[in-house]
Amino acid sequence: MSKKSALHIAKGVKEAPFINPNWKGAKRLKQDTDSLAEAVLQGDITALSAAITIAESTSPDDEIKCRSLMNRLHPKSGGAFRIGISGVPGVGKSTFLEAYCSFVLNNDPDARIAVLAVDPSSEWSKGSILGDKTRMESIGKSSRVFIRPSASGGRLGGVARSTFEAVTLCEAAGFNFIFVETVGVGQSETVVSKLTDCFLFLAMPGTGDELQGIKKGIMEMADVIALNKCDGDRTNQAEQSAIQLQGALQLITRTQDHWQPPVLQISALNATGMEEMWSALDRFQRHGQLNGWIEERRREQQEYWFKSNIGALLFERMSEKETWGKESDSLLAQISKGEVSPFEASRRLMDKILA
Ligand SMILES: Nc1nc2c(ncn2[C@@H]2O[C@H](COP(=O)(O)OP(=O)(O)OP(=O)(O)O)[C@@H](O)[C@H]2O)c(=O)[nH]1
Ligand SMILES: [Mg+2]
Repeated sequence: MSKKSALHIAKGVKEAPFINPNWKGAKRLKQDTDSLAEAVLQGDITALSAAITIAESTSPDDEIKCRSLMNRLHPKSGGAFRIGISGVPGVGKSTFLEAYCSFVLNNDPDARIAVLAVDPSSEWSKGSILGDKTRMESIGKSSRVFIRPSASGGRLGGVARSTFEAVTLCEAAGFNFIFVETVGVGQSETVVSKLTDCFLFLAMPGTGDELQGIKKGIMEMADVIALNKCDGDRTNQAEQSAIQLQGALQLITRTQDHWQPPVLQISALNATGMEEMWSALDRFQRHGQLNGWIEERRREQQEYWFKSNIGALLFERMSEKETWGKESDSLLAQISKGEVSPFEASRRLMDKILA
């Protein structure tokens, strides 16, 4: 079967359920993905890496493999506490992860930690995140830690989808803590809050981060806030900043979960405040589970990805139609002449193609 027709099936057209069993490659593909899935379930790190590479790949064959893998492993996912970490570049996210993960490894013998990175800005450049592995050297050596610094956004749905699938795969492999570090600027906070149970925002004392954060609406999303680099000369400033932040946070009412986000003072460099972080995250998780917010948040996230992926798939299917090129070129020309608004033009195109 050609790549083209294999993809055709992957898109789930007539040959339902999903891989045409008559295709001569079907048996082999099933065997390959079944054995890879089995290895992932055994916690095999090499298999996990290979599975994530497939999830990030843009090749039509890998798209089929990915669907097969995800169908098999999705029911085995959901077991981890997923924590998203955001903050301006240089605030200390990677240094924090190094310090905090060491703390967790030392204090919880059952902890298995996966660290993933998400960079929505690379969706456009198709670039990959430069490895943070060197910065996370000490935890990277542990067999209980899996670090995946790169993500590529070439595929439909982009980086967020690859990361969503990477989370699923890590959970299937038995990781019970998943940290998603945001890299790059732009929509990363919003994306990460749609992928995780708990949103941890790192800020620096006395830099105006706290007020900037409020402006951007990040404070509304943050479940735990930590002022990092509370060491050396910044120690005095930290107290002041923490008070200001607490005050600002009191103006935000979270009716959905009645959670008051704590403001912690930490130093990732000196590994101070890690115990307080542990208890804050633990408290959040317990409350979230007890009151059903985490379950509710995950349900809303699934609904969000379902809807947003339908949008992306619809666009892809529509743009495959023969009429697409001609019609969209003509509408684009009208838009550039100011004859029609982009919104009206998109409606007209959709009506024409879906008619
Ligand atoms: N003094 C002090 N320096 C810190 C602390 N945490 C991190 N740094 C330093 O701040 C710099 C940036 O730290 P990173 O951990 O790379 O920051 P990041 O947020 O991961 O940066 P990006 O990945 O580029 O967004 C490094 O030079 C760290 O050594 C801290 O608690 N105190
Ligand atoms: Mg970093």
